[in-house]
Amino acid sequence: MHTMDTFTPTPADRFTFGLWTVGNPGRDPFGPSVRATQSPNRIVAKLAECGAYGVNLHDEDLIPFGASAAERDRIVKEFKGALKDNGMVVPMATTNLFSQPIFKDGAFTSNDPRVRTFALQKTMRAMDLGVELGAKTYVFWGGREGTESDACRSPIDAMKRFRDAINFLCGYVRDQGYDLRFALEAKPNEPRGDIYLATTGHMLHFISTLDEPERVGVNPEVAHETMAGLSFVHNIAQAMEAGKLYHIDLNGQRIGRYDQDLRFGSEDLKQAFLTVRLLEGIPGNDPYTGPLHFDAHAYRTEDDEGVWEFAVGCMRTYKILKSRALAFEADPDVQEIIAERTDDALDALLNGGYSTEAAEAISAASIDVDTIAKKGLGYERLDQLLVEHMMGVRG
Ligand code: DIG
Ligand code: MN
Ligand code: MN
Repeated sequence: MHTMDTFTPTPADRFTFGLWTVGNPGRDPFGPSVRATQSPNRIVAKLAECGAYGVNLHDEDLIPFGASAAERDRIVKEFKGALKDNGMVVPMATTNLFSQPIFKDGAFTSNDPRVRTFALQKTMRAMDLGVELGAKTYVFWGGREGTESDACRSPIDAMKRFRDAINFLCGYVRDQGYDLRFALEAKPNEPRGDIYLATTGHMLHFISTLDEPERVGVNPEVAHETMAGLSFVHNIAQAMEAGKLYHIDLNGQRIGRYDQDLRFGSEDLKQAFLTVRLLEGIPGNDPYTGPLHFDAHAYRTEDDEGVWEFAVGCMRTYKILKSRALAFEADPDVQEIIAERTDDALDALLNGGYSTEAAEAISAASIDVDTIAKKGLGYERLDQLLVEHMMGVRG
């Protein structure tokens, strides 16, 4: 494991992992597990040893499906002990509405009212568990909410059913007095041929149609927005600007592949750099202050030791990129290129909102179009500076 240095993770960094991430046994559609199944309590201890802040879970990551109430209570009691002994917290919880065969055609959007009822029942119980463990954020990832053959139902009915479910569960949380915010996680496909509400942008509009929109935000994942061919940085920027980035799933992904859930920063390092720069508020925006969750897993090639190298790698890369982004922003050569251009008269007009006077003044403004059009922006030099900071040859 790594020697202690500036980039050694500490609980103050707010790094979290799902039980299912470092607990991933390496199974894939083409081969069985390559690693032993780990107990949740061991995962808590090992993550604490690595410097993590907390651990997240689906209901079934901790409580086996169909466990008795007594078994559930025993497991929860032991897990709470492991959390206490290791100084770990549970910031986020979620429901597994995608593994059990009953959900093979969706959970909240299923055509069968019995399935939709069971999905609500399972989610309420999982919320009770998450709140009992101290979770303040509840994630919804609709892995099976989609189709292969769209003849099976109207996508409009699916949208209405999903909204009814989220509205109902907001009601349950109000009824119980739970201090819980919801974070909706988008994904364009896999395991379904198409998944409804495919990107964070779709989710942000969907939230505006809910009965209690203020309780609901988003949980964007690097891999999922990248699978959709979109800019993760732009998508979280819209969520941050809307005050809706309630949680985040960090990992690595190459476009045009299945959901790889790779170690953070292991693929598109430049996007990872820009993601950290934005989350940390380095360009001057309000920073994201929630947990930094890695929804990722080690390569199938790895043994147990490799899993913890993976976990430390996610956290170290985040901290190294933060230091590189701070150096980049402080670089006078960078500042010279990105320094905001101001024009007092025009800024007053542009920032003052609409008025007839403003419309007349803007219409009358003299703009030297040809001179502006000819001037280069210096972004080649700027991007080279970014690359050199990332490679550690500047600052
Ligand atoms: C997949 O990216 C999903 C599930 O792992 C979980 O429901 C959610 C929480 O991070 N992400
Ligand atoms: Mn994923
Ligand atoms: Mn995720």
